[in-house]
Amino acid sequence: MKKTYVLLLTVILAGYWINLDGQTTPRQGEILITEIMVNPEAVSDANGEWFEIWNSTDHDLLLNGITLSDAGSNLHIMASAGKLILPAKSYWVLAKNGDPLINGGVVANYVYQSFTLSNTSDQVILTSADAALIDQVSYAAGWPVVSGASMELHPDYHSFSGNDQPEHWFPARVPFGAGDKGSPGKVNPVSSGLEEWEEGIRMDIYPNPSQGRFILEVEFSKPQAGEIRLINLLGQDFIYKSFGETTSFKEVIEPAFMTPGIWFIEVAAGGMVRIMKLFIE
Ligand SMILES: [Ca+2]
Ligand SMILES: [Ca+2]
Ligand SMILES: [Ca+2]
Repeated sequence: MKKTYVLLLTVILAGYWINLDGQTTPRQGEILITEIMVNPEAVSDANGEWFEIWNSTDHDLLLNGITLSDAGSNLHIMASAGKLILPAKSYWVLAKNGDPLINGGVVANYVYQSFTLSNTSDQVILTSADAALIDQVSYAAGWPVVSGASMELHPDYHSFSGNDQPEHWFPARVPFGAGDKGSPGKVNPVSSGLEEWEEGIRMDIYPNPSQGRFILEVEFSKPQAGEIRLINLLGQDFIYKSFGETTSFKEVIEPAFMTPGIWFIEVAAGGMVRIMKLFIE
């Protein structure tokens, strides 16, 4: 009986101490997967795969004991001699290789083993030490898996289920390190600049989905010159048209090379970029 009390007291004190320290173990949705480098190009997949997580809470989270797995046999349990603390509202990069000279220039917060990211379809599943699901992303055909660019989650969808849908992810457009595109450990730029871009560029495409012919409407807050680019899931980038200084235009677009699938329509002008996703049936 006495032993039970001592044990109980220890457990209570331990819990109190953890609270005092301000770190807790993550529950569902408290850590979110926000970016995934599935298919690096500047370095090999064996060295250059990584993914980014974000602490959505306003308190620090303890990552020791979290399991990283897929639906197959990949499995890694996060471990360290010290505490792995993901600070409140912060990003961490978990990478296959921790050396920026080898991994394409990624500064990793944690290095894992026994976990790879298939270039066609795979899962990133985070579970807590008591086997509760923290977050997962399952990507497959139709997701923006591009060679040499990570997939970045749009900030409007930083939630447990928000990152489950392919239309909430975009291929990264800004290079880092050795030249691949992505924003490891940083706010996703499709996102970070979004309000600014929306302020400077208003853009609409319709119909979407389209049969191959669609209308692009663009409006700028002040006169801008720039270009329209059409990008496919392979990262192939077609400059459709350059335009001179204007405050708005409406363009009917119907190029024969736009095969069915997902496309990204990009308008770049005056240092701003706005990207929208288009489905061609
Ligand atoms: Ca890969
Ligand atoms: Ca999820
Ligand atoms: Ca990022």
